[in-house]
Amino acid sequence: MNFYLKRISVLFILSLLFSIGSSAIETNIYTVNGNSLHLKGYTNEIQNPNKPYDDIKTDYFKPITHLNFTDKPVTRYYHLTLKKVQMSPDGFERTVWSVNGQHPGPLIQANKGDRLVINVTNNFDDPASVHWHGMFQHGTNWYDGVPGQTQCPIPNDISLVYNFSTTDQYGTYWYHSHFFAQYVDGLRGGLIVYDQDDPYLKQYDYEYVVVLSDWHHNTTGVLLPLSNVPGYAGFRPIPDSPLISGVGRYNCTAAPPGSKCNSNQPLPVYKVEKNKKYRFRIINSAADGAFVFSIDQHKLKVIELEGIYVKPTIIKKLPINVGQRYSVIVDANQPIGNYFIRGTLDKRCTPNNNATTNFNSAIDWNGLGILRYEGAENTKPNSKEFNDDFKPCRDLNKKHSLPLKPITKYDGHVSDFVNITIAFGRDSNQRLEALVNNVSFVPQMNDATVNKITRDFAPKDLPKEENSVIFNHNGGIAELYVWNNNTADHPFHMHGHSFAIMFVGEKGQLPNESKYDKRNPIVRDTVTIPGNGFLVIRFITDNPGIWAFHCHIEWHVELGMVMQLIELPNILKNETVPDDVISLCLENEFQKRKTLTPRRMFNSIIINEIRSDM
Ligand SMILES: [Cu+2]
Repeated sequence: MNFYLKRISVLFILSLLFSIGSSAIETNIYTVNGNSLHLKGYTNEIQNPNKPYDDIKTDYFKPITHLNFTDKPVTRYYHLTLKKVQMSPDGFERTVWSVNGQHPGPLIQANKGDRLVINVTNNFDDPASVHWHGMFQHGTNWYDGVPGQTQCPIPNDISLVYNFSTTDQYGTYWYHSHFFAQYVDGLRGGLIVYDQDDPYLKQYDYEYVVVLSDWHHNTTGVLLPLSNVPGYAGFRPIPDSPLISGVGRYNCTAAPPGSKCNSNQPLPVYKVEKNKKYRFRIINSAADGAFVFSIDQHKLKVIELEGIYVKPTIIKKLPINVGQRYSVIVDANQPIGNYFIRGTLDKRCTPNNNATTNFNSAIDWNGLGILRYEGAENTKPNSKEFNDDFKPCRDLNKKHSLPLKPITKYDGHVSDFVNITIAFGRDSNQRLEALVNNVSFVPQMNDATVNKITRDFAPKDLPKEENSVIFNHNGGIAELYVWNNNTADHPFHMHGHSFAIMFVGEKGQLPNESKYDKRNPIVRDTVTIPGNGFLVIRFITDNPGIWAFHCHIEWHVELGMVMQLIELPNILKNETVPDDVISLCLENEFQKRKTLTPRRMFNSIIINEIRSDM
């Protein structure tokens, strides 16, 4: 428990304290896949030797308030050091892919309009990347952090400075690795953008950021190959614990002999003052698991859904799928005492059979924390859980998800319509693969799509296995119809956008345009597609870039359940990818191979170049 060290400070360094100096390096010409890349070398020597910013840490169990608002937007600098450390999140010690030595990584905070300059130093001994989940990256597609699409992975011992504006976004976001299941091993954290004009700002006194995740005692470098064998007949690996902001419990009698394990992990405590109000920002950062969040005897007022203010409604329990976020207000108006906070992994949404990796997990699905009133004794609660008031394995009901003001811009002429079918199949070796329109996604880790487009590579000539869809109508409305031709539910996430949900279809339903929510849709960036059901969403094609559209179950990503939206390539091609981003493509030995995907890497001799734990 001591790895949650003191919160050092909210980082607030004005840009004048720190000037970015890029040292010019002679121009070299490199060749990737026969195409020349004109490089000026690195510009990322801006790691100031005087270290103008610290590797901050965050105590997620201390209440916080929003940042001070400034008259003008400011630039906020962060330094994230990626390093493997030994930690025991649920009592069981293992290697964790940490950020600044903690898991989840430190909270990134900004105000609406601020610029974030985040220097990521990779000391993982493996390549890495960081994606800023939910940030639109308007004009900075190459800082979206998706290897093979918007950058090549950051090699070990190299830093990349991500530099993007929050523009007009606000709300609850998170960051995580987008490379080879690394976030499942620890590279994840909260990212909050405060809004001076937040209509709910005066309705609460403090806030907590709650990062939920499932947790495995084996690293993904061990887990992934287990399901990548020919004929694998199991489901996704069953976790060992649910974690609430990096803390869980495990019954160590089930741990392998010789492991370092402590069954008596203290439950995380959230302190509240009687009659104060608390905003809880809930983030599901799991590999797989649908969570249910609740606090005994305290109802939740829903106010925000992935950067969109929603009409305030009261719920008892919050179902939250992978990649999703909500804000709720909790009124500490109950008798002074201790109450369970529940971050429950919903077993009903987790398929299992005896061929599944870790099928006989000793997991306790009920992740617990304590809501402790000031003045209450240091005892365990004996509070009673609310009954379910939601539909399991589905997103929060529409009546609790509607925007505060109806968002009508999606009601209009559809300029691009795309049909997408999600399925599973087997490759020629009888290994499981995920198919999007019959293609299993294969990124070119050594030559990101945005690099190709900006050197005038024709979008139509992109490799078939990159699963590209091209959108050319500037300011148009695109409609995606996603048919889920398998029994699993899939939480789909779109990069670079929020989208409007026109319809979520259950098994057996058929699309009927007269039932679409055109006038007052739910707007968000991650939505659950029911098993054998379908989804109709719309988004505005106004953000030139390469944007991933994928299931956020990381095991499905690694099977290829990904496509990329090539948005406004005629505008994008005139933009310039910064040299330090382009340069990343030349560093790793494995990047010199032609086409590489995590999935295909399993059979490659170079696997230990990307995962030192395999
Ligand atoms: Cu999926």
